[in-house]
Amino acid sequence: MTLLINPRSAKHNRRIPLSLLTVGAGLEDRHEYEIIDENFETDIDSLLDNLISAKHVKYVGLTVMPGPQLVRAIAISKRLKRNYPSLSIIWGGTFPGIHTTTVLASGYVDIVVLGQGEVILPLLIDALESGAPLQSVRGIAFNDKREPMYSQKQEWRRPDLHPPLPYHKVNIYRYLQRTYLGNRTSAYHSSLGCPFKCGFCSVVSIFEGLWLAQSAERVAREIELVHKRFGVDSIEFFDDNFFTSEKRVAEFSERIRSLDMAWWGEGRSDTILQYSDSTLRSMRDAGCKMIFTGAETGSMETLQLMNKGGTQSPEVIIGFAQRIKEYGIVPEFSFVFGSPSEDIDGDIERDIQFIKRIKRVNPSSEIIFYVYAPVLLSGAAIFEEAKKFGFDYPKTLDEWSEQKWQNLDLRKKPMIPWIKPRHVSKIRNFERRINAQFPSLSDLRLTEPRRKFLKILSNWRYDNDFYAAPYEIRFFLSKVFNYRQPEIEGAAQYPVT
Ligand code: B12
Ligand code: SF4
Repeated sequence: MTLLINPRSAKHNRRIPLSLLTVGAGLEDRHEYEIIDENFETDIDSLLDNLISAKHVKYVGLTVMPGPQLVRAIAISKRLKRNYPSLSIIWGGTFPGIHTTTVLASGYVDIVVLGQGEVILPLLIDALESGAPLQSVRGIAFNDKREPMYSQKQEWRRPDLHPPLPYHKVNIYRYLQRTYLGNRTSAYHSSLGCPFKCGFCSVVSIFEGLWLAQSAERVAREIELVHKRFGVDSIEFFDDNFFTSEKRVAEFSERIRSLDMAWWGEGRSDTILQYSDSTLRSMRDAGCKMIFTGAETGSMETLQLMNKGGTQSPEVIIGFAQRIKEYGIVPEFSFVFGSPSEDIDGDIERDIQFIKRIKRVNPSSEIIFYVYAPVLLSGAAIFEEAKKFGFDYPKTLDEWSEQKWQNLDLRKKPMIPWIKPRHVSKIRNFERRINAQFPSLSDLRLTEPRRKFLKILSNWRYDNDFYAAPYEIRFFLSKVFNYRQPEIEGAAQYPVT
C-alpha cells in the first residue's frame, strides 16, 4: 500500500490536489494507494499511525512546494522515518525537483521523483517490489552509500496520454469553493511547462522551455465531465501558460461555450495580444473572466535582465490592458519588485508610476505585488546578479524551515541583501493604497458601499503620490474589513507567465 500525502499548504484556500490525483491516476489498477490531504486533517500523525498499523503501508509519497508546505513535509517525513525506518519516503513536485541534493542529504527522504509521478512512481514501486536496482528506474534520484545518485532522465509524456483523474479517491465536494468565478469553482491542469525561459521562474528549472498540452477536445471533455458529474460551474486552469497556443484556446472555447462555465488562466500578455478578435470573442463567450499575466516591471531593461523573451515590453502590457478591457475580461498583472539593481529606490518609484498608468488605461486591472525571490537557475543573468550580491540557498532542509526562508518563498518579506526594510515599506504602503483605491474583485466580502468608502479614504493619497504611514487604510483594510488579498485567497497567485 502506498500513501500519497498533500502536506498542509493553505488554511482556507484548499485546492483540489491535482498533483496527487495525477500521480494516483498512474497507480490505479496497478498498486493499492490512498490520498491524504493534510489541509483537512487535525491530527495527521495519529491518522498515519493508524493507517500504517492497519494496512500494509510500504511507501509514502509527499508532494512538496516551497513555503509552509515544505515545512509540513519535513515534519511528517522526519517523524515517519524515525518511527518507521523501513518505510520508503518518496518526495515529488517542484521543490525536490530543484533542490534534489539538499533533500536527499536530509537522511529522511529516500527517493526523489524527478518529473511525472504518474509515469515514474508505478515503475519505481515495481522495482522496489522486485528488488531491481534503483538505478534502472528512470527519472529518480536516491542516496547510494550516502552519495546522491541520479538515474537516467525519464522522457516527458504527452498529457493527452494521461489516464483519467481518479476523482473517486478524494471528496471533490469539499474542494468546490465560492470564488469570483462562481459558486463551485474547481481546478484543472491542461498543459505542462512553458516555451519561455524567464530567468526568475522555477518552471524553467523543471521544463527547460518544453510545453506539452492536452488537446482542446480532451480539455473540453474533462471540463464537461466535472460540470455534469459534480456541478462544477467554474474552473481555474493551473497551467503555467494556458494560452500558449491560440488554436487550442480558440477550439477549447468553441467546445465549452454551451456549458455556461466561467474560467481563469495564466498567460503572457504579448502572446494574447497577438490573438485575433474572433479568438478573444470566443474566449469571452465561453466564460473566460480573468487572465493572470506577469507584467513584472515597467522597465524594458529589467525585462531583459529577467530574460522575459517574446515581444514583451511595457508598451505591450499597456496594450494588453487596453485591448482585453474591450472584451470584459479582467487582467491580473503580477509585478516582481526588487530585481538586483544599483538603484532599487528609483526602480520602485518607476514601477509604481507604471502601475498607475495601467490603472488609468484599465481601472479594473488587478495588481499582484511580489518581491523578487531568486530561483536556482544557473546561467540566468538575474540569478547570477543575485549571487554577485551574495545570495545563496540553504544547504539543509532544517535551514529551509526557518521563517526567513518561508518569507522568501512567499515573496512578501524578502531577505535578499539588496532589498532594505525601507524598500519593502514603500512597496507595501503603495500596495495598501492601491488595494483601498481599487479593492480586488476577488474579495467577495467587500460590499459596494465598503468599496466606495475605501476609495474616498484613499483618494488624496493616490492623487498626491503620498504613501507613507497609511495607518488609516491599514486599519480599515485589515482590521475592519479583513481584506482578502487576491494573491493569498483569490483566483490567482503565481508569479509566472
Ligand atoms: C495549485 C498551486 C498552489 C495551491 C496549493 C497546491 C496544493 N498542493 O494543494 C496554493 C494556492 C496553496 C499554492 C501556494 C503556493 N505556491 Co503554488 N502552485 C500551484 C500550481 C498553480 C498548481 C499545482 C498543481 O496542481 N499542478 C498540477 C500537477 C499535475 O503538476 P505538479 O504539481 O507539477 O505534479 C506533477 C509532478 O511534479 C510530480 N509530483 C508532484 N508531487 C508528487 C508527489 C509524488 C509522491 C510523486 C511521485 C510525484 C509528484 O507528478 C505530478 C504529476 O505529473 C503550481 C504551478 C503548476 N502549474 O504546477 C504552483 C507552484 C507549485 N506553487 C509555487 C509556489 C512558489 C507557491 C507558494 C510558495 C508561493 C506563491 N506565492 O504562490 C505558495 C505557498 C505554498 C504553501 N502555503 O506552502 C511554485 C513552486 C516553485 C518552486 N520553486 O518549487 C509553483 C511551481 C508556481 C511557480 N511556477 O512558481 N500553490
Ligand atoms: S514566467 Fe511565465 S512566461 Fe516566463 S518561463 Fe515562467 S511560465 Fe513561462
